[in-house]
Amino acid sequence: MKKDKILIIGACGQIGVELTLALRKIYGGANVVASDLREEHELLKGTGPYVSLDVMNKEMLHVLVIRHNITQVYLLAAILSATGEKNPLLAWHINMQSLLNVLDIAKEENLDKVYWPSSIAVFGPNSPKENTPQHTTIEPATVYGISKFAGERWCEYYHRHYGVDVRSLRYPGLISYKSAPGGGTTDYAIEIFHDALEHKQYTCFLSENTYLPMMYMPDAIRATIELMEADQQQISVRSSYNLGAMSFSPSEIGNEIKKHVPAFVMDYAPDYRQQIADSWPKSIDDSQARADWGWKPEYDLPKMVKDMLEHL
Ligand code: NAD
Ligand code: AKB
Repeated sequence: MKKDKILIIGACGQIGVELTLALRKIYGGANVVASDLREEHELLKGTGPYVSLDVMNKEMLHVLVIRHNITQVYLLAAILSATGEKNPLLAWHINMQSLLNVLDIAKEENLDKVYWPSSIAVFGPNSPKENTPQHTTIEPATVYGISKFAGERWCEYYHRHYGVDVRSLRYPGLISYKSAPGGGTTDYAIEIFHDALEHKQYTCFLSENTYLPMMYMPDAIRATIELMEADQQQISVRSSYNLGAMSFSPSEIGNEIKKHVPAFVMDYAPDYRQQIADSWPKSIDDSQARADWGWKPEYDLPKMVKDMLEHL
């Protein structure tokens, strides 16, 4: 039997740090190679091998996969929604070419599995807003969403035509305390904790009643690992699975934080990110993920807020 050897690309980002640590616990530090453009993250130091890698350099990526006998790749490098709108062509180029490089090497080297995350950003203004279904109108309005939607189609294509076992989740906005977020529209839901604790005040860049689907990082990490460990026969969606946990507005999370930090006050100064948020779903129907591989979230808003404040 081939030994699992994992490569994580974008390991120093918001998800990468926690996913790398979680996978190293399961597979052993030496069997999970972390890589990124940036310097190694403090929390990863001493926990396993680290390689400096630009995923856009396909040749270098290919050599790395062969040299380390890699069997699974987790591709997390991307430009997120808010940063993407500032430089749309760069976001398109990086988000698409990184995925095509990985899928093509997976095909050539017959890798066991590939993981690549999509996002609720695939949905657009014409998608149903409440309990947005797995299969529905998908007309993303941001370059980030367009790249995620195209990426989903490429994943399904590589699976159908070349048998690449690629798996994907449409993450909602992810909330975490270990590593900083990387330029998304949902980042307010992390900033708010830091400002509440440091200044007892937060000015939100989204308006008070903007509902968005959200998830606490421990749930997202568990979902990722559960999907990757599921039997092939359990996976009926080869584009990307809807994944849900909670949905709240800035004023709702503000009120929940106020229960723990009574002096906390909030105001609102919506900017260009409001338009992005307005084009996304308010809540997600993830019944396909629940039925196929048993997805069930553990954290709701009160439980997440309490845990965040305990750790920050
Ligand atoms: P992030 O921005 O925090 O991390 C991305 C990492 O990729 C960074 O460390 C960056 O240095 C690295 N990177 C960028 N370009 C690279 C390159 N050319 N070569 C190698 N590394 C490069 O992002 P994240 O929040 O951890 O997101 C990871 C993935 O999950 C992305 O595909 C993102 O679209 C998706 N996602 C994230 C969220 C969220 O709320 N965090 C929600 C939905 C989907
Ligand atoms: C973003 O806001 O860009 C991300 C996402 C939901 O994909 N957090």
